[in-house]
Amino acid sequence: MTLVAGAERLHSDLAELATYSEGGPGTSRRLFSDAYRDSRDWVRETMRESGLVVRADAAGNLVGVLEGNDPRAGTLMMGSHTDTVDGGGNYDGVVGVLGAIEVVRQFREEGRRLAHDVVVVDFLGEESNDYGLTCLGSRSFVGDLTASDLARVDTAGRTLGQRCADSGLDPHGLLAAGRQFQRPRAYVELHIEQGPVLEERGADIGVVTGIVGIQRLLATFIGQADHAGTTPMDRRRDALVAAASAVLAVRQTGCDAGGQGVATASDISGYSSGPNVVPRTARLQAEMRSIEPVWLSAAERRLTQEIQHMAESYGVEVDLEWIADNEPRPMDGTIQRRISTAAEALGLRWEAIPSGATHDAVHLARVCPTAMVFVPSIGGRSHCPEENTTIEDFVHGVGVLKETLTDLDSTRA
Ligand code: HGY
Ligand code: MN
Ligand code: MN
Repeated sequence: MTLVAGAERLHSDLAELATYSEGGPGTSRRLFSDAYRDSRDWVRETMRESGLVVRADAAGNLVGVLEGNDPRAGTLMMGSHTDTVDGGGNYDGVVGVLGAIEVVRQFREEGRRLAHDVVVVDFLGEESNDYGLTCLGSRSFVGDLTASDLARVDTAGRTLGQRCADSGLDPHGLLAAGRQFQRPRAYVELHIEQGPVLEERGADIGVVTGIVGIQRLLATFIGQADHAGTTPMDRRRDALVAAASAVLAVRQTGCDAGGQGVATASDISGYSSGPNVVPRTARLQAEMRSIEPVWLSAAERRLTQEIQHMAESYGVEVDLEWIADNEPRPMDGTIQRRISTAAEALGLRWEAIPSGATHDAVHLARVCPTAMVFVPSIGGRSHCPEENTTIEDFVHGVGVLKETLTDLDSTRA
């Protein structure tokens, strides 16, 4: 396969998958949307055409297998996700699924049959959903999805389990999928960096050292409804003002982290029965991320105290619910070395880099040797219509993924 031919095929796959969107700016393929459901029919067919034997597992993950020639060798797994955030781009996750399919195509065109089975997975619903839970499919794949996850309720009062059932997924299957899990020898995920580091350093490839942990916060503020015209400013218990001060406290937590962590408030809503009524209740959603578990837990304690203290100063009660989305996880050192060797063999410049984004790999890393290959994001932009990566960089990533698998296949575990 020439580099150019591979590039053309990848380009047309990307363009085809990008046509599946719910409409509006950018690309939207959210977990329970028709666009996402229809796009997975295309992914399944594309996997099958590449020579993979494809099935949907009990969790709705698409699992494609290219049989190896030594049943004792085990499995080498690649994958990622093809759902997007609302108004997202065309590369996040997609590069890992289409890139893995391209590796399989090239193995077959070159008549190369590995000893290991090669498995490609399009994991269901990696992006955060209305229930604040990321990586639904990979969490289930490794047996980490719990009944309490499925019992989470959205703002319309529907549980995640109900939404899954309504969309044709079997909640029991989601809980049981982990029992089918067969530990692969290695899982390697190709992904866009989604940040500015590789581009700024002029690197072609990122060798991921670890993936951040995420703590998510849902804070509920209860104040007191009062007349907005007659109530003196110093006698108000304004829930929305308390929530707004918490937004700034979240930001300050990230700014004070000295690069050890980041903190983001993503949604604030207040309830007042009219413009002439002091808001009685408010809700704030936020998250913090760090590769350092110690920083993450200390920041959670500090921010909790600060928000409680501020709410008290406004005469407002606050309830804080923290949810651990995932723990920070290091990537496998041996496979990292294989990735950097593969990059050098292809004459590519690589950088070791932690991932500020979470990925399906963070769940696979709990159960098998896992590593990630990054390709640069233009302008460091992601989760927006401007998300972009050059086809050359995409082809480089596919080449490194392919060489890494070939290297893993040539040595026994
Ligand atoms: O949130 C993340 O980092 C990922 O894009 N789901
Ligand atoms: Mn992703
Ligand atoms: Mn994402």
